[in-house]
Amino acid sequence: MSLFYIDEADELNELVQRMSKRQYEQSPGLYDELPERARKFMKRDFFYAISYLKSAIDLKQSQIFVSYVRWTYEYLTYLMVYVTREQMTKQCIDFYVAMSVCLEDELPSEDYEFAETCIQQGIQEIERLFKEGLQRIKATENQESKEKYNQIVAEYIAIILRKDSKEAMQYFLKLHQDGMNIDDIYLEVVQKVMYKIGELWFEKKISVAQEHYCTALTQTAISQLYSIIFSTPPNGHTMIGCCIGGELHELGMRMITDLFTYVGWNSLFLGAGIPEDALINIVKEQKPDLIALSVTMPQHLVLCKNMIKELRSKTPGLKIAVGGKAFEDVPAIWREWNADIYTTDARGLIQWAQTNIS
Ligand code: B12
Repeated sequence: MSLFYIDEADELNELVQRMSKRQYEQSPGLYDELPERARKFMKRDFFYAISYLKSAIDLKQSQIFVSYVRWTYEYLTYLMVYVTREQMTKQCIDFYVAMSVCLEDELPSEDYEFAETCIQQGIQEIERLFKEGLQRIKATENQESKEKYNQIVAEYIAIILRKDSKEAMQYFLKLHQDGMNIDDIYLEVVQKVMYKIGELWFEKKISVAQEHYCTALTQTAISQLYSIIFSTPPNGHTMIGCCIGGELHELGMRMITDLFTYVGWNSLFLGAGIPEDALINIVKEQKPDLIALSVTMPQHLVLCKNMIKELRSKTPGLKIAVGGKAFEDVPAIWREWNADIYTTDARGLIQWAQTNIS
């Protein structure tokens, strides 16, 4: 049995230790050159990289790992400003070479072969980015948006960046009073604000604490709309929404359940960390027409796949939707998993539900 499949912290720790040691052996002098903080980060990154690689292997989707490699390389260009791009690129490639060497003895040969494909594709991606320059597609650019709301997004971001909690708290309610519909407030403003906050954090323009503050404040600010959201007469349908496993990104799913409530559904938002059997129990008890499962970090995709299998066998007839950022790299996988629908945003799911659930 390979260590890779045992979630024993000690053994994983030991594997990461070997990877770090290997990386320092490959680049003499690196250990002393790196600030203490960077050494810690590098070690933590081995843990992350292993978890992404594990998802890629389990789902046989190398794209999951390649995207992670690209994301990390781009992130490090903002973080490692004390080294040249050449040095940073070499360190990144050495990192994945060290991973590959240490995994050879850990994994069964078939898995190692796939891991090696993922790692080599990742290294090629780094080489390409080094040659061609960063080509980051920002989440805000990716989202089709109504230009007319850009000013509003910028205004709200300015409010939260100057930490004006009081004004932020009234902001969305005021937009509604001025005539903006709830869908647009959620999808054209709040969603875009959150994507922008993610970019600012990524580019080191705001701190982790600021990012947390902006998220918490925005979550509270949208709750000012609840008297409107809950004013729609019920249409007799029920849906349940939750995040998979240890997924902490809950706001997307919360927005989905709010918007379902607004069109008359009885929506139960369960947040993150719901155990599998507790979810099955509540589905049996409430008999919803639809369950929506959200995944942002690809590490939780396998759990999502297993959850669908479990729901299918224990609650036949239930409509199952999946979505969230993690599916961007594997947008067709939901069909293999026997889910009923995947959409890239809340609006798409509500339209589908209104047509397909009578
Ligand atoms: C806020 C935030 C957090 C908060 C979340 C708090 C909360 N209560 O939700 C906290 C601080 C906890 C957090 C932590 C982390 N985060 Co974060 N986070 C974000 C941020 C800035 C916004 C997320 C958000 O609220 N988006 C707004 C919602 C409305 O959008 P959405 O989630 O995409 O949902 C919509 C659609 O996807 C879809 N959808 C979603 N679910 C479903 C389900 C169904 C069924 C359907 C049909 C549709 C659907 O509909 C939704 C509404 O339209 C994003 C940036 C981004 N681009 O999203 C980073 C981001 C997701 N985080 C990121 C990272 C790296 C992390 C951390 C690893 C950071 C760290 N070093 O600690 C941790 C991991 C935590 C974990 N274990 O899960 C990265 C992920 C990169 C990657 N490799 O994939 C991002 C993209 C930031 C970035 N620019 O790089 N984060």
